[in-house]
Amino acid sequence: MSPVVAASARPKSAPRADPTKPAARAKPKASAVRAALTISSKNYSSWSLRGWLLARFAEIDFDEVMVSPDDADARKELLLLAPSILVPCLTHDGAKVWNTLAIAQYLDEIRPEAGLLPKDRLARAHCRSVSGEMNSGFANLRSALPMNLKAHHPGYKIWAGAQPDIDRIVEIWTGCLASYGGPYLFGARRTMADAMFAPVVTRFLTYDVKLNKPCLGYCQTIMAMPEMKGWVAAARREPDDIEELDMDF
Ligand SMILES: N[C@@H](CCC(=O)N[C@@H](CS)C(=O)NCC(=O)O)C(=O)O
Repeated sequence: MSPVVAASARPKSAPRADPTKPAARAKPKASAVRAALTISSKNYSSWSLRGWLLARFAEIDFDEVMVSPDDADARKELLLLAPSILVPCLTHDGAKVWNTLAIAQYLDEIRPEAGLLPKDRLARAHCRSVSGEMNSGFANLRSALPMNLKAHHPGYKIWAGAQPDIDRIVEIWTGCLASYGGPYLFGARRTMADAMFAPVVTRFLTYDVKLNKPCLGYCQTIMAMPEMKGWVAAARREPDDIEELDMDF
């Protein structure tokens, strides 16, 4: 289909553009440009899961670039992409974005229609706040209950230090589900907050954390998402080659 050059976009003195010449073709929308998302283990890397879900929620076209934590060459390449040497890292249309919250904000900017942030200003502020809290907090929970999608530990003894983190997350989820009506944290649509907390859902299920009814329902909602099912299935197919977890997964 020939591109249409809007008359108003052409200064009066400029020669009329020839639509058959490549230079005159409309530049593809930034959101239509193919992106690449660098991630690591689908079984263990909770941050990779967050970044990947965000990209799927935003419905961008992207290639997955997998790096193994112990592959020196891959890590050198990652350093060129993400100075923090952490995953996830998104490259898209000349932009290089690392840190999960920054990726979420970037995706919201290029795909506002995906609703990664709620429309309502107050809900948006709330969504940003709880997403930020997850991005920068809950260190005890993260180290005591590492993500491991292949594992299940019924009756797991929770270390006391992780309990305040669990309590706070339960408070956030219960409050959001009551205020916005569920089934997602901010109502009927998935937002960046659901991607941020999805790995916590898997941890609660893996380590048999006792939850109230609304939070249990929320866990089921997240695990039932087709994207989540696809990720978990891929994680189960990964070889078991990580013996010791000494990183912040
Ligand atoms: N807050 C960072 C955390 C990222 C992070 O800790 N990523 C872990 C993987 S889950 C990582 O890259 N660890 C080092 C490695 O895999 O080599 C973010 O938001 O992206």
